[in-house]
Amino acid sequence: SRRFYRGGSQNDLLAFMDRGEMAALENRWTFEAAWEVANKVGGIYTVIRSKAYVSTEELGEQYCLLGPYKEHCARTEVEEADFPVHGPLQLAVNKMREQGFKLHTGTWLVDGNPQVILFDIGSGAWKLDEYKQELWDKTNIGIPHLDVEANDAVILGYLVAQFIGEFRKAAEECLDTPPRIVTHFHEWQAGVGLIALRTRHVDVATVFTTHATLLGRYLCAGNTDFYNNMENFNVDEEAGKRQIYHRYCMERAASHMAHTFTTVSEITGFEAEHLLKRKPDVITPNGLNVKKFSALHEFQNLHAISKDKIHEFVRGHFYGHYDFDLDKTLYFFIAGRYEFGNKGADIFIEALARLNHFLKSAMPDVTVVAFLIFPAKTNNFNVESLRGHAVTKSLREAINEIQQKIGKRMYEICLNGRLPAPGELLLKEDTVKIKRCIYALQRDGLPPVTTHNVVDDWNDPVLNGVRRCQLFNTCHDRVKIVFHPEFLSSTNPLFGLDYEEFVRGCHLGVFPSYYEPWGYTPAECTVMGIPSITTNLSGFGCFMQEHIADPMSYGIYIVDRRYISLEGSVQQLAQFMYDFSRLNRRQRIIQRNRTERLSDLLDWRNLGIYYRHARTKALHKVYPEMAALEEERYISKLNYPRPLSEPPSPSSSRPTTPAASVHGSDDEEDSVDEEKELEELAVNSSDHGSR
Ligand code: U2F
Ligand code: UDP
Ligand code: G6P
Repeated sequence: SRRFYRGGSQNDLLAFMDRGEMAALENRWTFEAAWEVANKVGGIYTVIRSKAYVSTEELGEQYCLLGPYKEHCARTEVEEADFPVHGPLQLAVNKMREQGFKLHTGTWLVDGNPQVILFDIGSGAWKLDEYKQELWDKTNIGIPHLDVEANDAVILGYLVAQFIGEFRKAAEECLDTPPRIVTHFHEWQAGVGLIALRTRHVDVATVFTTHATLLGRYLCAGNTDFYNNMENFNVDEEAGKRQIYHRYCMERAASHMAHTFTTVSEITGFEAEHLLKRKPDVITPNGLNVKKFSALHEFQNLHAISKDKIHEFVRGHFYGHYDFDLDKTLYFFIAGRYEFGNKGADIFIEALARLNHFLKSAMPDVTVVAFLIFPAKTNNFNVESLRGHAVTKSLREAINEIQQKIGKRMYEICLNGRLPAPGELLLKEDTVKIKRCIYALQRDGLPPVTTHNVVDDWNDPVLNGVRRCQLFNTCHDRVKIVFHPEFLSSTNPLFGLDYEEFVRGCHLGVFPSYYEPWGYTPAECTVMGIPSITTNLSGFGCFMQEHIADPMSYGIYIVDRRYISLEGSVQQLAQFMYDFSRLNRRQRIIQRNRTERLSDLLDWRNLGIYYRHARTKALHKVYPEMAALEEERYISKLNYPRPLSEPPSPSSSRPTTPAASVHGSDDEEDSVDEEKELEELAVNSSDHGSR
């Protein structure tokens, strides 16, 4: 079923060949193997899924994903089908099936629709002892019987290696050109496949990417001064103490045996250098599948729409204490896996307490509502939260009903040719009804800090942080706390928003992580045009620092958690949040426009080149004759200059802060270059002077 190009101009040829045809003519194939292919577990799923579009665009049918068959996810995400009958993929699949293994083949129903082969781990279980023996004989890595996850990794690894071996033979027989195969493995769970290919001397190029090191995760979670001791850890001993020595060995072996070794960021590269003892050859940063709106201002409108929904939540949550102006309220949030210290929730709460103090003394009309979204164990929503939403809802309904009745009465009276008197419109019974609703809005206690009944409330780290800092949502507090110990979904009865909509409605994402190999949350904020705070210990933060001349003016605030003390970081974080709170509406709109402009930087269409670079490097090692392909031509340093327009004036004492000004005063807007800004503000100009 292969097509061949005939005739046409050079450009036609290139356009034609873009979609994987070049690879097809060269008999060049790329396989990518990971535990999270069509299997939603964590961040690697996001990486592979979001990248699928550019991978297939580049490699077409010469690209195939390999992973374990996990029914719960694959059943809904994979369309099963056979590959072309006489093609090497199908021939190799047949060979594997003849040997008694179960393989599911087809395409993954995500953007790009990549080909996928999922191996049934159970169908390889009878070979487990044989595989483990081979691994031991070749590498001296012994896998304990009880570690099911590691045993599964061994089965997947050998099934993948077996398959690639069969595929190579088939590809050799199918075409005259000798096959050139790159196999890319992610994380230690897939790493065994790489080890097996290398110890079996299969003639393919290999790439290994680590998204976090095993030891790094464990050491950081244990309150160590990680980055200052990186060189000094006795890695074998530390792995042994944590009973992950065998996993560590698999990870280390895979990274050393790979032709090209990559990490998702420089900071993880540094970690790998010391903990895995190999420096990455290439950094392969994580991208996103960026979807641009046809109208530039569309994302600003979405912000306003989603913010209204968050307003509705806030009215319900703070009923009885709703004495602040929503038009002068800012929404900050932190979200992610519930790793209190690693994700920086500890310093976030501490810095919020300081912000509370700053605002109280300098800007008492501004309120910040800080949302903390971390999935924790709960026994459902608490009564106070639900009640708040019920009472505000009944007030709203009562008023709507009365409003309609008033309209009718007014119409009737006017038809009689006269103006109604006030007493004829709002009747006594209406007033009584409204009063009853208003009385229901009274409450004894303060608005709750959390929306759910948290299991083991007294040991919960967020709640303890909030208690220690005494952020109890009193009417004097300018910073209010809402801990939502569950991920958001559109069926959520309190918010009725999914995570993406929620992010759009907020003003600032705060992610002051301590351990964060990449960190998708601030990246996702960026492509939605929402400013965020990150750190120089997160892969994302370092990446932005490297590629943008002045990240802060683009709405990317980078807290130093590496070279200054903890207290210093807390102060800096509090200062950033305070600086942000001082922006007026216009300045925020401009900043969101700038943030959104960074999307291209995070688009796989641009970041995909690093994967290509890693593969090319590996290919050249195995097939030096291919080196004619000049790899460097793909790589050019992305660099974002300062934004065209200067930050709206006046600039603060801290030169890179996007203008600190005081809420409510519009006079400083006079000194702004109107033209440039209007251009940036586009249709949002109707908003001028609202603050
Ligand atoms: C690293 O992340 P990990 O894959 O090790 O982190 P996980 O906790 O396994 O993954 C978090 C993901 O899980 C998803 C969520 C994330 O994609 O969308 N998720 C969810 O949707 N619902 C849930 O209830 C719980 C989780 C590393 F630590 C990160 O810094 C990197 O960004 C990542 C990718 O390279 O790898
Ligand atoms: N997230 C989500 N629902 C929520 C909050 C967060 O799906 O309510 C997702 C978010 O979109 C992001 C991920 O959680 O993709 C966190 O990934 P990140 O890379 O920041 O950290 P990881 O958890 O992978 O270490
Ligand atoms: C967007 C909308 C505007 C709205 C503004 C609010 O830009 O298009 O209509 O006024 O958001 O911004 P703020 O930062 O105050 O939420």
